[in-house]
Amino acid sequence: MSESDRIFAQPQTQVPDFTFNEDVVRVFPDMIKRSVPGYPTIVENIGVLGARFATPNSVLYDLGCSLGAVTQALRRHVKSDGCRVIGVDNSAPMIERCGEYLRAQDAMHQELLPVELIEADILKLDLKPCSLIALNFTLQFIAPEQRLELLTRLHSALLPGGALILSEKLRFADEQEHDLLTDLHIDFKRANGYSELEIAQKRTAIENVMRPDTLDTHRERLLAAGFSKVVPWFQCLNFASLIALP
Ligand code: GEK
Repeated sequence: MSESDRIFAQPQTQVPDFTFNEDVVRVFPDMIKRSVPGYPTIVENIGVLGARFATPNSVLYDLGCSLGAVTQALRRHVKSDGCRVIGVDNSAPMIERCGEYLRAQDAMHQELLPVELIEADILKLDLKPCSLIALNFTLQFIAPEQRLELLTRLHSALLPGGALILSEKLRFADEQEHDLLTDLHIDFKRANGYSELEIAQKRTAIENVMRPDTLDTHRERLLAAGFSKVVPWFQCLNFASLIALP
């Protein structure tokens, strides 16, 4: 069971940059659900989208898989013959705990898609031909200057008829829109029990590590990477998810 997130509850003299370490892994399911509006809906529906785009005997990637929420959703929904999921994350404690969660899923259900977990940097991954790639809140942690090259490689790996699902926190070019949605996101966190101190310290910890783009930047970059069509399918406050077709 996941513990509740109290990581930023006590005042810290200097707030270090956020990392996906053991402390974060322990509370991650609680943290992401209370911090990302729409997260459970996005995760479950990536499973549903996966069922549409997965082709028989193909690989489905969950890149930046954390504890494997998307991997588990794909296993619940994708019925195509011969598919397998590859989950990749560069945080060792995430991959370790993810394996435990998947073994628990295996113990409760029969005939789930096989999963391979890889501890690796997705920038250095040797990609296999695949019908689905999920980047569920992962690209925002990749250095901005490396994002186009990564997406170009992902596009090259995608089979015809497949799709990339890209979920991200957004920023907005219009200042009023940006400020309103930022305030509403803070209201969301307050409503989920985070204190002003927790919200402020988390913001300091994450600001050098997670760099959101605008929807226009995402769309233009995906097209530049070779994708033919970009379809937003979900937005809740400043969090969105897109389908990009090869
Ligand atoms: C979910 N998708 O629950 N290579 C591999 N993994 C990386 C890299 C990298 N270069 N950079 C960051 N990560 C998940 C949520 S969390 C999003 C994804 C969040 C990993 C990092 O270790 C972390 O596990 C994940 O990307 C981002 O649907 O916490 O806001």
